[in-house]
Amino acid sequence: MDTKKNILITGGAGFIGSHVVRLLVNKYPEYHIYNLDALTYAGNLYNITDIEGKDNYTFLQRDICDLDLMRQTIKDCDISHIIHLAAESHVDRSISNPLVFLNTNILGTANLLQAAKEYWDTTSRQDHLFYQVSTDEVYGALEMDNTMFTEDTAYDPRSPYSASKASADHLVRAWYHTFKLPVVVSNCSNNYGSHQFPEKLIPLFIHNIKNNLALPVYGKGENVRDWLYVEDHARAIDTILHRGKIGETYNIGGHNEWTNIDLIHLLCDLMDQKLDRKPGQSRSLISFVTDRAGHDLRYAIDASKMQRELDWLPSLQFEQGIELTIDWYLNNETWLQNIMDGSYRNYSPTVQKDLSI
Ligand code: NAD
Ligand code: TDX
Repeated sequence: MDTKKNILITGGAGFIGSHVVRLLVNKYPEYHIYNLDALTYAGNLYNITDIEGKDNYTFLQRDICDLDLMRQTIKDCDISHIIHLAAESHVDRSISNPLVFLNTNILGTANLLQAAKEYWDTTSRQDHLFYQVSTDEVYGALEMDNTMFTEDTAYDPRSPYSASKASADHLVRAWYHTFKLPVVVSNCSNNYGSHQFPEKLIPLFIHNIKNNLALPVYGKGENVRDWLYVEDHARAIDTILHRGKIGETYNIGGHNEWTNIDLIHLLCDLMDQKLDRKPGQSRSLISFVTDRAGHDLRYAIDASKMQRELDWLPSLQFEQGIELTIDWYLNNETWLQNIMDGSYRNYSPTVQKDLSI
């Protein structure tokens, strides 16, 4: 059997994708990792400067919405596995500008599925995999009780973002059932960690606390999210890539639920300590603002299948992870500054290894 994998990772210049790219490039020198990313506002090559120039790594600036380009890429790079993360990912943006979410998240995914099917139909290789990285938001919202999303929970998406991700997941399963495309899907809870675009709650609030800016808490801050350290998500993806069963769904989460306001208080208190501020000083920046439209009340993932069947567990306690995260943003001011002043959009890799096709 062919063991050399040519893996196409889409969205590898984004938050989670950059952690997945880094993990696989460093851990598997025998594989070739193609990082395909359109570099939208969320794509940032400063996220992956440390792997630039590695022999088993190629960056491709391409758009998954271009079907012919996806066909050509998969064929020319002889792609055997796809880990699909590229997406529009921010719920607030899906409320203010929903159509781009439908285009990228639904049509882009359909393009990749079709391009993979067409190429894989022509090869004799037996170990192909199309891995769809999805979210717990497709399951809808939970009440304030002890229920959790399992792999059998019916889809009930409620924002344009989650509806577009749910549509994409349905397409992935349609290509599996109809065309026998080998697929796997994972649905993960909220990630936190380094390199997250500072529109999302944790990096935005770290930035605002540091700069004495208001902290806009939606509604009363009572909504609950289940937080997982991004490197644990990347490890879960590696585990599923190698040991997941074709056609299966895996829920990934940290069993780590926080109301937004409790999490924000924790961030404020830790930042007070790190910045030598008076206790309570950062909390005074909290400002309750109009709630997000359709704001899902609570998410919570039952990740027991990942533990039972694939022996995966989160490695970090939240207290450790959040401290590492705060330290990373405080120690990497230039990374944040490049985003705030827009200069990250002009980054050009020192080693251009694009293929001419
Ligand atoms: P992100 O917004 O940080 O990164 C998305 C990446 O996709 C960017 O690099 C962007 O340039 C790229 N991209 C967007 N449109 C593209 C296109 N048309 N063609 C090629 N590339 C394109 O997102 P993230 O938070 O890293 O999320 C990655 C994936 O994981 C998404 O599919 C998201 O739905 C899923 N997910 C995210 C979380 C989370 O907490 N962030 C949780 C569960 C699942
Ligand atoms: O300014 C803010 N104020 C606020 O109260 C922001 C940006 C967020 N919030 C609240 C909304 C949510 O309840 O904080 C919570 C977290 O918000 P986000 O960071 O925007 O994440 P969320 O909407 O939960 O979605 C995230 O997790 C699941 C990712 O963005 C998705 O891509 C992923 O699928």
